Amino acid sequence: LSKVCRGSFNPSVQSVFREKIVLQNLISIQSNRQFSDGYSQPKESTQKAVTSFYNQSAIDASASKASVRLTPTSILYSGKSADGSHILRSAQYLHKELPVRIAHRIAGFRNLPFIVGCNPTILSVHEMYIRAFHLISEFPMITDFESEEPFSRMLKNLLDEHKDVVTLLAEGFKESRKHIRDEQMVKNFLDRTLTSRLGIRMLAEHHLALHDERPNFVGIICVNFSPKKLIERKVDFATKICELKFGRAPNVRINGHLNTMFPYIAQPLDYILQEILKNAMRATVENHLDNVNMPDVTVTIANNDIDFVIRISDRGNGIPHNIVRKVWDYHFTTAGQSDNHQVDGGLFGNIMENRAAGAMHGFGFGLPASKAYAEYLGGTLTIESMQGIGTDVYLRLRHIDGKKESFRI
Ligand code: ADP
Ligand code: K
Ligand code: MG
Repeated sequence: LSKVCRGSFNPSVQSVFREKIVLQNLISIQSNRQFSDGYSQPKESTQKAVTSFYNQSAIDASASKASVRLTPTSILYSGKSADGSHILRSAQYLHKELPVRIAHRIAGFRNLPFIVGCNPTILSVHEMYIRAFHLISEFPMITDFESEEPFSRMLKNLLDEHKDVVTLLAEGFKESRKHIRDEQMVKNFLDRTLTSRLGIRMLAEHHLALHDERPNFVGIICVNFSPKKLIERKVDFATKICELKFGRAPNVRINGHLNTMFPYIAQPLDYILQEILKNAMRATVENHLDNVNMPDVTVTIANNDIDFVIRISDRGNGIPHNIVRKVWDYHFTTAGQSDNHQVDGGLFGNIMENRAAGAMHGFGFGLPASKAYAEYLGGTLTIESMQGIGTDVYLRLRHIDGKKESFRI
């Protein structure tokens, strides 16, 4: 293995080696795992996964197809029918579309440099994608509600099983990226994997949500979405995490177009806002450790015909010139650099912190992932830092019911 890693084998030998490692990994994963959905018995699925790695023609065939991406408007106005046929159409679309998207991602894993692709954490995610591919693509034709019901149940289980994928990828790349010189390769892979995952999850959640009649909702699209309400929820969430970490949190003021409402999808904004708010709060706390009163964080909402803008301003001293570009790199973080116990929580600080998405900071994923999501949604995420004073972060997103196309899911 070490010879292979040093590149003294030719690429085809490397790939055979990797398949072998994948195989061993699969067998140990599969035999240790209890499947929650009852769709496959461990033994059967070991055979399936093994065959798929040596004969992966189904995945290759799907990966060669183009994905069919929909605009939110077409989803919004595709029509609700009393007989529920819109739900069947949605299931049929997903049944066809998801294997194509998942196959593209599997191709992405297979193209990773050998040393990265062999990382056990990354391999386990790779294997989760293969399993999802087979479950969905081998699901029988959906013709009526009798077949739609188990299909939706399976989607729900897959959403659940894949919920920690971002954390797993963050951990896997953290371990293996020190062997890689090509920063852009890591960035491209993570941007594509994360945004594709966002799209897949939005589609699946939308389909599941079509089953519930919720006032003012069409699936996951809220027809009278209020930025202020979402910001308030996210402020509460970030405040709790900040208080847990530091024992205190700054106040947050919200101003601008407080009463504005329009159709939008909250899910992706949810992640972006919480990451930006956590960063603003952390900078404020860390730069006012000895002050009783911390300056407020201010969130401003601006709405117009074409887009809406959310600005998060803090007085946390700004981002130093020498790292202002690096903050957009995956894994770049200044967490853990301080020797002030008020900052890093003393002896137990790191042990106590939750490693899941709820953590205050430390993965270095907040900014790059948020930017990738914003751009996937046809928008932008930019930073203006006033070194010595504070930071303004601008999230700009297009309306989904505007005259111009906003984005495709
Ligand atoms: P993490 O929060 O895990 O460190 P992020 O990608 O969210 O990862 O941020 C990367 C780095 O950018 C932070 O560690 C911090 O040094 C810097 N940063 C982000 N937002 C701010 C801010 N509002 N003020 C000062 N520094 C910031
Ligand atoms: K970062
Ligand atoms: Mg952060």
